[in-house]
Amino acid sequence: MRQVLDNHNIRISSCLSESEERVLADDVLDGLTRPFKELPPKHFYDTRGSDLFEQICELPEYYPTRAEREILEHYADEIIETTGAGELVELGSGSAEKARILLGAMARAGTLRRYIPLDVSEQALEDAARQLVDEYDGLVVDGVVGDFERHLDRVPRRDGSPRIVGLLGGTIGNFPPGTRRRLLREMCRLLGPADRLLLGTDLVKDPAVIEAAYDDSEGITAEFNRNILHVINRQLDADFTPEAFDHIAFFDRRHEWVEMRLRARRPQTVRIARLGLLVDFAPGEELRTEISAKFTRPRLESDFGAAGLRLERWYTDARDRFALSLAARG
Ligand code: AVJ
Repeated sequence: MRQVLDNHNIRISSCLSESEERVLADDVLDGLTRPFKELPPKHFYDTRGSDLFEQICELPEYYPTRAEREILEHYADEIIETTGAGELVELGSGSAEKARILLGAMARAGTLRRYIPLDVSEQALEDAARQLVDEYDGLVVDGVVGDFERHLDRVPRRDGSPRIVGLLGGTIGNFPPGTRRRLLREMCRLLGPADRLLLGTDLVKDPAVIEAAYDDSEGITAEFNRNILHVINRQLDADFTPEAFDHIAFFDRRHEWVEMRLRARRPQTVRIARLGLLVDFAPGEELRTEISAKFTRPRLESDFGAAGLRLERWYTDARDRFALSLAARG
């Protein structure tokens, strides 16, 4: 691991290198040559994509962020009291907005020692770290620049006090069921007996409410969806015309997930120069860019069970739209 920052109370090391572009290249080669085209949603989040996502979080239709914040604000003190946590590990920490609520509760409880954010964006980590050490006296930030699908083993060891490992925002829903259980199992392995997983999950509800959240009236989500094509154009020297694709979002009742797709408006051939690849789209052909699973408590409990975890506390917002689960090993 490469040390990218080491000054008073802030350490940031990176697992990423120039070969990161290979990951996108491999995913694009694999995903766009399948019989049903598909790309993993993690590639949405370049600077523009992260900015669009932050705009989504402010949209009237996009309820998950607000619902989760409501739960955090309401139960943070209780979560810290029951866990006694002095450390927070956050996977996919972004701007650390949600972490701040938990860190505040840890400070009030007098347990706060360390925040360990893991994110692909070095800049986001550095900005968040600087703000937080200013805000919380004595707080140590031990950041890891990395991808939690590959770099969980780089998370620093616990320093003695119990820790919370958080995966918030409903991100677990972006993984298909098998991958989801594998990730939960890997997170379980990070937990000592006194540690807890804190998992944010969006809940099954009226499909119209879910679909509106993923197809807002301002078209921000549509732009976010098309951003993956901009990312491929820039990183892999491709010639997608993003406007030639329509944004689609629908709730799949059988799988209990919402899907986002991009539908080719007309037949087109896209050249991806870096891969030496030509990709044909038939008129109306769809490319799946994201699934976002919506959970019920029993289904989540069975996922936990399969991953070696046990649900200990279940917190929801007043309208039962979103849940935060506290889970322990075994
Ligand atoms: C990154 C999991 C919070 O699945 O709801 C928002 C991403 N996609 N609108 C989600 C997203 C479309 C989001 N999370």
